[in-house]
Amino acid sequence: MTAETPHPAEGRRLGPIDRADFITVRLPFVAPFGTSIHTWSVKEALLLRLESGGVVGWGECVADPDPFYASETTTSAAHILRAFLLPCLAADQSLGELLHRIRPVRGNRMAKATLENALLDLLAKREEIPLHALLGFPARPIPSGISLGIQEAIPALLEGVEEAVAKGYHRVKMKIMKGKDVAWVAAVRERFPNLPLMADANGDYRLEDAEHLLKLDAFNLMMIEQPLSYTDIAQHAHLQRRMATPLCLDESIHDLDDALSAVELGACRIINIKQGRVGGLLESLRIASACAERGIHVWSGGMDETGIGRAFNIHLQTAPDFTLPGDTSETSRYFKEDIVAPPVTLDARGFIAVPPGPGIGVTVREDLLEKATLHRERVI
Ligand code: OSB
Ligand code: MG
Repeated sequence: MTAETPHPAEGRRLGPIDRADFITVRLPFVAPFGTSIHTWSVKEALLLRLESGGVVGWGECVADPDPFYASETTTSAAHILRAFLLPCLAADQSLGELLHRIRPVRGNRMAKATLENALLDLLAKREEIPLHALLGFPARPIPSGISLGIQEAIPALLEGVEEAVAKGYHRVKMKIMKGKDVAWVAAVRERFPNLPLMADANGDYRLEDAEHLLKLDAFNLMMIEQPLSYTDIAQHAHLQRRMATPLCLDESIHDLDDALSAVELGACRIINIKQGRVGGLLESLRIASACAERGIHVWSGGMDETGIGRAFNIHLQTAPDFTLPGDTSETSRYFKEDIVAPPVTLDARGFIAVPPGPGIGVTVREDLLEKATLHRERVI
């Protein structure tokens, strides 16, 4: 797939959307998740439920209620969907035409991804095929990865890494921040000399910290994710020129053009594609393909999604251009009780099976959804 050629799914007719609902859910995390910016202890997500001819498609917005990871929030996404995106839906329209009609809406890619995801799930279910087949890829075992939040002290981090290794995760990401970086990475590396290991700073450093960050070159990390500001690309290019460790961009990449800029400037050698952050699965495939052509590895990040968003990330990773393990972990790591069945689990070799049913392949459990629901609003 190239940036110019439309994806075959874009040719599918949408048909009438009989009903659309926003459902805001709240699921407590089994443990708080800390990053350099913020610590989250519950997952609050905006879900979009579309109904057409008795078929239901689901989308999960990756925005949080707060703007601490990204500027979009559940409230801003609901507003953009309600006022600008959903009104573009028309029965006599292909998916491609709809995506073209919403192009004048700038930014707000989390809101856009929510609608795109729900429509793709709906289309696949209508055709009774799995989402990965609609995307054009056979199922394959998906490698697993885990993102360990900032801990109070090093022993707790080592414990977390040990558990992850025992479980069979294919790579471990540890969050770092100022004051919890070099010594923490050193401790993990000393205990696990051969572990595929990476660090994510969520933008905690500035280019003035380059000397300090260079110390991380000693630990054979797969990559350092988003060391500098969430708004920056150019300074990452300066840092990458000085560092041996590959840099990976997360927050700085909102779409294909950002990815192309970053690659052209040499700002990173790897990109974390969160499909919910870049406007959806089709934009993710365009980014992945453009990166593959340029020798840049990509992987699928996560936003601590419920089972709905997690399923989209799993289907996306059937695309062969996703060459590195992502942040896709077992459901039980996040939630005691999710809203879908079956939960994500690792097999004996640490892989995740793509759920085989139609669409996203997981079933929203009405009883669990009800329990988790904070708010419902019918929008169509
Ligand atoms: O930076 O990748 C990140 C979660 C919330 C916000 C930002 C990030 C993350 C993660 C967790 O790293 C990924 C996951 O387990 O879903
Ligand atoms: Mg990140």
